[in-house]
Amino acid sequence: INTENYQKYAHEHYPDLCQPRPEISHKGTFGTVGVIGGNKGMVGAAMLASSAALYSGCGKVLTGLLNQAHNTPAVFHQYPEIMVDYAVDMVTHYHQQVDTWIIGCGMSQNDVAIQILKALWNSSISQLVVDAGALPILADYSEFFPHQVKRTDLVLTPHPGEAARLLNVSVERIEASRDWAARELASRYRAWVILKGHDTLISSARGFLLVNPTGNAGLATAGSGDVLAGVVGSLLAQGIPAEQAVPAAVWLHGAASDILAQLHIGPIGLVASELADAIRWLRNQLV
Ligand code: NPW
Ligand code: AMP
Ligand code: MG
Repeated sequence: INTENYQKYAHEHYPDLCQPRPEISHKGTFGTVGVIGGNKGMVGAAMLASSAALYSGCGKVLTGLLNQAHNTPAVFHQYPEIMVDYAVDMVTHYHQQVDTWIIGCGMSQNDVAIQILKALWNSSISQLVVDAGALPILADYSEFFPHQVKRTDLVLTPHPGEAARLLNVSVERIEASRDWAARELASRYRAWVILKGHDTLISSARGFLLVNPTGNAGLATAGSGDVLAGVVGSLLAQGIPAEQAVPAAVWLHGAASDILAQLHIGPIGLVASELADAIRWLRNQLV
């Protein structure tokens, strides 16, 4: 793999991503990510986001599962470094410790999920990434989610289906006017918006638009969006400013899939859990 072009691009666009780890540091230096999601049948989505967050370099991950059988989710045994608990207990006990919350990966719409999203949305946390199952809740209960909250960074990561739901239009309308959709969501929610799909678009709250140059159809696989949410949250928790962290996360995620395709681990049959490893490898090449 020739990493020269990746290095050049990253140093130019995302200098903070390319900094070496300071010698004088501890896990707190690299931020704590909280992941809320994983209803019954979708614990894997929360695991993918959580593991991707660690592999992208944050110091600690706490995962709050909505699945009631939260004590022994077999899928988490692979990652003993992740702290896992029932979502309500995680939010209640560890709220002060978390730098960046990611909510929605494998989340279904139910009372507990709505209450937790409401609590995080209306609290004074500095960074919140809203993905997947949390997005339809925003659409359906807009009265709970006032758009003027005191928060530094809010990131929404819809795929076209989720964007259609948020804007109450068809998926076809989203795909025919992706620039409009990304900008409209960003301005409505005063958020960073990642409108996913081929040629992922990133819009800042002020409507500054960027097309991500990396990625391929290997990413069209279950859970790849959950991995992306984990990377976004992780880079933000590490203190990389959102202007770099948000596009850099999309860029790393896409570049990882390009590298795996070059190694013939994809695009056909690439699986989401292979992405984090490649993201970690690439990020270390950038330093
Ligand atoms: P169609 O019919 O496919 O063309 P959903 P989801 C439409 C969790 N997961 N990209 C699409 O149209 C997630 O975290 C758990 C994508 C369809 O109507 C969520 O919580 C996994 N979709 C939950 O599952 C692994 C597009 O949108 C709808 C599109 C549901 O998430 C999988 C699909 O969206 C998954 O990540 C596009 N470019 N264009 C796990 N292992 O635990 C149109 N659509 O119903 O929200 O389904 O994305 O799978
Ligand atoms: P999700 O639908 O939430 O699992 O997210 C899918 C992820 O894969 C997003 O980051 C998309 O941008 C990416 N993706 C899906 N299909 C493609 C494609 N055909 N080309 C490039 N990226 C894709
Ligand atoms: Mg998704």
